[in-house]
Amino acid sequence: MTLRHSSALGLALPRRRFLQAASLLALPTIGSRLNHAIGQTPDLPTLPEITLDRSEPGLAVGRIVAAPARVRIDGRMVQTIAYNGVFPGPVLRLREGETLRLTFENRLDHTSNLHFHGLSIPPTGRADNIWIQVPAGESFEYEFTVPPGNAGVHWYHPHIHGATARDMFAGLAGPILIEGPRDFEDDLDCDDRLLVLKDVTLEGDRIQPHRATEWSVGKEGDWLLVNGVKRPVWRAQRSLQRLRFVNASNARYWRLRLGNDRPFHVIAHDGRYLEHAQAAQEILLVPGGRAEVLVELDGADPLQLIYLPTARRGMAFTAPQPIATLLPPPTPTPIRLPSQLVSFERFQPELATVERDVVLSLFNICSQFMDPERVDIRAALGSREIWRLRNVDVMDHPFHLHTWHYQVLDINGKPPAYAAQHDMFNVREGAVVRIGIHFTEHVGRTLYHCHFTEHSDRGMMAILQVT
Ligand SMILES: [Cu+2]
Repeated sequence: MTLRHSSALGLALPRRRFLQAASLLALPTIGSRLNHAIGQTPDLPTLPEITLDRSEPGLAVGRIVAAPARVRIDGRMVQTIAYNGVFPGPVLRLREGETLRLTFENRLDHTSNLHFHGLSIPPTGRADNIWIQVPAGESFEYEFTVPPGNAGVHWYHPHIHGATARDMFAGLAGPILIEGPRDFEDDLDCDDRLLVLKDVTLEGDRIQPHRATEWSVGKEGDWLLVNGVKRPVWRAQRSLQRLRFVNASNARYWRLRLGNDRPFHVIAHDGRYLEHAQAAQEILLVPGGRAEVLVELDGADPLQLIYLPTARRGMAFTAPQPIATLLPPPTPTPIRLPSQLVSFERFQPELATVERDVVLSLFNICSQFMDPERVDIRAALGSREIWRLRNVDVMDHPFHLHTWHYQVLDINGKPPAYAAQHDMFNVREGAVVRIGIHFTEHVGRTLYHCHFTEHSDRGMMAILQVT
């Protein structure tokens, strides 16, 4: 069942207001200046995929190699480390119900591993087990089955305590795309683009290493890259665009809006569909966060995707700027927005058996630095818990829980605008965010942490054991 977009929205704003907003942001206005700019910008690259052998039904077999590599970043050759020699990392595309057997080959000069961020798979064995450490020169075979309900956008990166920030900033991160039986493609008649957001700073032909001052605020790069290039442009084939974002940055918040005051229609957060599409003027992707949106190109003008700064610790370091441009299709196609997406079990606070504080402060959680020998929270399989995420710091911290998605119950006492499932959520400075977690399915030791990788590396991480 679908809604005509015109009746669902009615949000188009007068052109005058767009031009005012555009001039405030010092953006190129539509017309000749933009056409000129387009002439100098690259096409949006489609990211390569990890080759998977599917000769045995239900099984996908592949290989991923972490190694020093010379990669192309926005047209420049850069010496860094990369997965399968590409930047950002290649797409791991799987189907729900499929078993992945992935050989991870570590050709780095130090220990590494893989974290499958967002997948609801065991934190043990050969699955999303971040306790596995693969020494330099050795290999490890990961293997897990993708359960139903995981269709969406996730990502992978190393998870070695103390070394994640360095390796991720250098380029070790890539997207995971899970296909499901109902991805809405047939209903939507849209173009589908995967957009990996990653910032970087170069020093000569190298990626700049961390500086001492960058551990407290987190390292942000000077170049805002979409699929590895600055300000790409793409020509749509259909009027409806499905954009799937992954924030693979260490510490940059990507707050996005569209030019011309056009709305996004948010259909998923963190690899989980919403119940209904939600119109939004802005979306915020914290480090590690994902979102899927629908965008309408129902005019003749190009549409810009605009980065907005986020004030953290009272400062915003980067000016508003366009980061990509969508050109309308040669021939318009019908735009239909879905009225209903999925239904999911709402967290019922009255069924929670435990409510506890998780206090966030710089480099620690509940005043404790990460200790791999200590279990910080023990929970029972099948139980429901409420965690009060209390940020007592003077800066925001993006909160990540491995293995389970959670639902936000309230933010400083106020319920969120709509129900959603998250594995990342921004806890603003001084804020209290209550989340509900239902510990279904998996047992074992797993992690919760700040996803500024600089913070988690320095100790802002803790261990959850579910038995
Ligand atoms: Cu933090």
